[in-house]
Amino acid sequence: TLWTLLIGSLLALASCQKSPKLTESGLVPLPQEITDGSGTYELSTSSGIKLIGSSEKLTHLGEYLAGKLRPSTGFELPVSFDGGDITLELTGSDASESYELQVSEDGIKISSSGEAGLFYGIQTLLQLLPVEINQASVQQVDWSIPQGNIKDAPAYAYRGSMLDVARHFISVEDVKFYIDQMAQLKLNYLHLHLTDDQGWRIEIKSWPKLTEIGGSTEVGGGDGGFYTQEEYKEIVAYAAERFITIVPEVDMPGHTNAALASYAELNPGVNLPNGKLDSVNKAPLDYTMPLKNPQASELYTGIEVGWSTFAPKLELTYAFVDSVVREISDITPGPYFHIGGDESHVTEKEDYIYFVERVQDIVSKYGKTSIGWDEVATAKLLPGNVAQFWAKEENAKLAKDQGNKVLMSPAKKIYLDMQYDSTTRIGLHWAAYVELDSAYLWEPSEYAQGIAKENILGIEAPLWTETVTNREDISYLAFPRLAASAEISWTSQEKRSWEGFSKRIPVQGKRWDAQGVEFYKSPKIKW
Ligand code: TNX
Repeated sequence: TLWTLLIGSLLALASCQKSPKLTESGLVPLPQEITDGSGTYELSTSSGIKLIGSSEKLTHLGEYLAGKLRPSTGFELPVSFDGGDITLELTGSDASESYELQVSEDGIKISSSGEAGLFYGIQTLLQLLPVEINQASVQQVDWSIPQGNIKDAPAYAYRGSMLDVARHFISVEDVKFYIDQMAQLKLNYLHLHLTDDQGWRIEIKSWPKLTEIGGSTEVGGGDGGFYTQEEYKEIVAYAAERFITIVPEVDMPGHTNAALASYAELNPGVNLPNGKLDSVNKAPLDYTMPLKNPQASELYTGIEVGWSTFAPKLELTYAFVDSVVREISDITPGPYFHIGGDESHVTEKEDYIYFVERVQDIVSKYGKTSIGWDEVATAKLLPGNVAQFWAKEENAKLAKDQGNKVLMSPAKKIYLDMQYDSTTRIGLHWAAYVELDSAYLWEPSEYAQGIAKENILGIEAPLWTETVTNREDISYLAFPRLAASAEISWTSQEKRSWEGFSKRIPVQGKRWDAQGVEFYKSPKIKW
């Protein structure tokens, strides 16, 4: 009858409006291309993970996915090469980070020519499922996903974050927690700021007092701490399983008080035999000059910057740097070694340049590519070396003019230690107050005069820890801003909008809630 027809079509309309679309999923970062299908796929007790391709890591990827799905679904989810409705297909053996994800009625297929691409496809799949998938115990939920297709690839090759483990030491467990969060946002480089005035955080076997003395305190006078080389390797391996490369930083020649407190003989500023003073006090350049009666500096627990320096004229300085770079490079599989180079306000300019150039040579001798804070571009950079822009556009320009790439970390946009507003309980504000919309609304290739997309290696969001002491503090400052930064580095400019992000980030907020991540509930968002 007419009535049943009418009611029937009304019901159809209602259910149609209710059925969610793939394009409306809360994916962060937003994929490059999403196409809606109709209907849904549902994960069930009979679901399994099927692997196609040949690579040792494929089984790991399958198990990684199963490990994420089992706790909250309670399903068995066997991983095999024989069958299953969730297919992971590796079509090549390259380093590709792009992937395709298809959701049809009877299955899901993720394919990529690279293991990294499959990993990112898995992250997308995890975000497509109901947010309860992030819970640690079994949930009664329909595990359904709207049908459709996703084609995805990152805008930038280097998508990073930095943890300053020097100002306040960050435990291995907390670093792993951060790595897990980064992986969900498809970030691929974690820069560890391992040394600063307040602490030396990595064991160097040939200079053991660095950690014995230099690692023994932190900002505010706490106990500090350090990673043994075994622990560092554990972090490197944990990150690598999540396709994240560790970039170790030894900040020098400034920001070196922890080393100078550990070894008296590295100190400048002592009397020489002829009664003159060394480099800091403007003696003539003599790069072999030994220092007499050197004295170790005091350990430091304050937060001033720019007052310490290695002795660039002293040959021992380079023997020291050589050992440090050699030992760390030996346990770092990634291509980069970060040499710091920022805020060396008490190093003579010519000494600074001499120092940076010699240290670059040492890094290159151990097979690594140097990254340095933007000031290093005042020296002659080796080909391929990278300048990390944080403050001075003219330095970024100097790097570009030398044919070197720039890593974008503009403090006013991406420094995770900046307060959200004047009421934020921790953080600094020397660069700006950075609310979530400000952190989102910028484009790396348009930010610094003369620095275009082809000059940019990528984006990195640093978390300095003068005011950060525990996981709660890390989470409060990093999230949700790290998600904004991740989207800027992954999603092409034309696909991004604040409006879109502000609709998707509340879903990410629910994922953080489910994982116990205490993020900042920005008033700019309807959570
Ligand atoms: C500047 S950014 C620094 C750090 C501080 C940070 C605090 C940079 C290369 N140097 O030493 O921790 O500001 O926001």
